[in-house]
Amino acid sequence: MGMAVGMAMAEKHLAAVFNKENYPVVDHFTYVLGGDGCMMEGISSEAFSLAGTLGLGKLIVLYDSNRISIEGSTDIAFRENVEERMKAFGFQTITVEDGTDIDAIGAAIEVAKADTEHPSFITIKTQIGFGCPAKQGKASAHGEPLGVDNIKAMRENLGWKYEEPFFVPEEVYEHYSRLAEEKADTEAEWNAMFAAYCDEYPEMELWEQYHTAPDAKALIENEALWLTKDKAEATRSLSGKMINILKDIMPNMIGGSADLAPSNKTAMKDAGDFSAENPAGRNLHFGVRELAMTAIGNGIMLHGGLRAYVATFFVFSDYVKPMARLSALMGVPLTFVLTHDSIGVGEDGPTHEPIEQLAMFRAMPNFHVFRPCDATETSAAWLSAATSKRHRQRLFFPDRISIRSREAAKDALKGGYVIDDCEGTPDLILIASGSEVDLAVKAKAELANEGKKIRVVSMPCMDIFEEQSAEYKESVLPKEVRRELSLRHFPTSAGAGMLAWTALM
Ligand SMILES: Cc1ncc(C[n+]2csc(CCOP(=O)(O)OP(=O)(O)O)c2C)c(N)n1
Repeated sequence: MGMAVGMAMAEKHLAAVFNKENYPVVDHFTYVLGGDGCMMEGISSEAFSLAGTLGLGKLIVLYDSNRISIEGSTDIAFRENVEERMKAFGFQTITVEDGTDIDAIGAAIEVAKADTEHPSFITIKTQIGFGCPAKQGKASAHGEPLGVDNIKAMRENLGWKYEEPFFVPEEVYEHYSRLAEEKADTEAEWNAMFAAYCDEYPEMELWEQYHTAPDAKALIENEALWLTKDKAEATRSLSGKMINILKDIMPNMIGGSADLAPSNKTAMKDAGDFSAENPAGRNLHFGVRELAMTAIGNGIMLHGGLRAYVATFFVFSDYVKPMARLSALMGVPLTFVLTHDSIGVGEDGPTHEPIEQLAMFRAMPNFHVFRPCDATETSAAWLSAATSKRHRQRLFFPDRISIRSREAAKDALKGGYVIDDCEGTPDLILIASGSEVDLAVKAKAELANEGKKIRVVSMPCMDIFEEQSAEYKESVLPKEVRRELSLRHFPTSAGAGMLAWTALM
């Protein structure tokens, strides 16, 4: 449900950017099928509330309403009037009484398409296990295999003459071949329209830019994108600067926050706010809906043509996580800007202090966690995210950072690098990320006074470091140095903020 809303938003935005009179080059409906479970899950309410607000008139939801879920009748846990709820969200609602009546479903879809101001919600009343005399309308049809006898009885009941399991009759293939031919004509018509559009509006070569991945090498070699700083500045502010530089280089960048843009520093200046009235706006306002926001981000990315980011406080990554997991599973390079990662965020108290979230996200496969410690590492984080084709990036922007401007920091793109070294073989290597890097550098200086040789390694992204060559990793963390410590603040019963040292070996 959430991803469909994202796809419909992407369509509406791209149509506003690209369509010209007589040239509706972006013009499609977004259909999504859901069951009772989808309507029970909170995410659909989050997403549909936003869809209604944004007037996503080309979103069409088909609700398979069989009133059965795993534990039995949905009456045991779900009695609200779903249609009234959808109306309240701003949807047009339509009901099909008999889910086997294909013509009635077709007619309902036409009614849905005719209203382009409101999204549409079609309730289609169905029976689970339709046609199986012993199981029709029963929860047992959901999860249990029908069994040989029931399948036989169902075939007879439905007049299905084929015995072979999973058999697809020839006439189905013929039907689909016919459809493919028809749709090939539609595609040829669109291609001709697009060619004429390009002739008439040459400036719309912008289309190419929207639909091609950014040139990673050119971005990384662009010195203007490597921020340096001679005074302390929170990395979330630096991230805001990166967003505002990148937005001009990547016109298809779109994104926003779950009502925390001023804190997350995610607003794109002069890029407009996406709304029902202004779908060309690039700043998305998700409201306080972190889970739907992330699903919508996935949907926008899956639609194609746009590069999305989403944002909230790091502690609310708990609300983001199930959909971030889907980004990881699907290989969608959505960017997450999760700020205020320090456990000492303070005034809001324990509800706002992230403790276990860092470990949770670092443990997630196919997900890059980037935790920059300064201006240059923030550039590296954003450049890595903006050019990522297969991974998702997660960005943290802590509250306190060091004052540093370093040449070697481009090595942050390697995930980990030596940020402060000693002469000769170190007695100990300190590994840190984000706001703890500064602390490690200070610890190194103190220990040097005691004659200890310490190397400090900044490790903004463990996942990317892990992908480096064995030689590079050895150069940063030589095997002959047997002592390595990683740093992370941990809360204690005596209060947050005590520094814990965790032995890696
Ligand atoms: C987020 C999530 N929670 C729980 C489940 C487990 N689950 C799978 S299907 C289902 C019931 C869904 O009921 P409904 O949408 O009515 O599907 P139908 O019974 O019509 O097939 C549940 C609870 C799941 N797959 N995903």
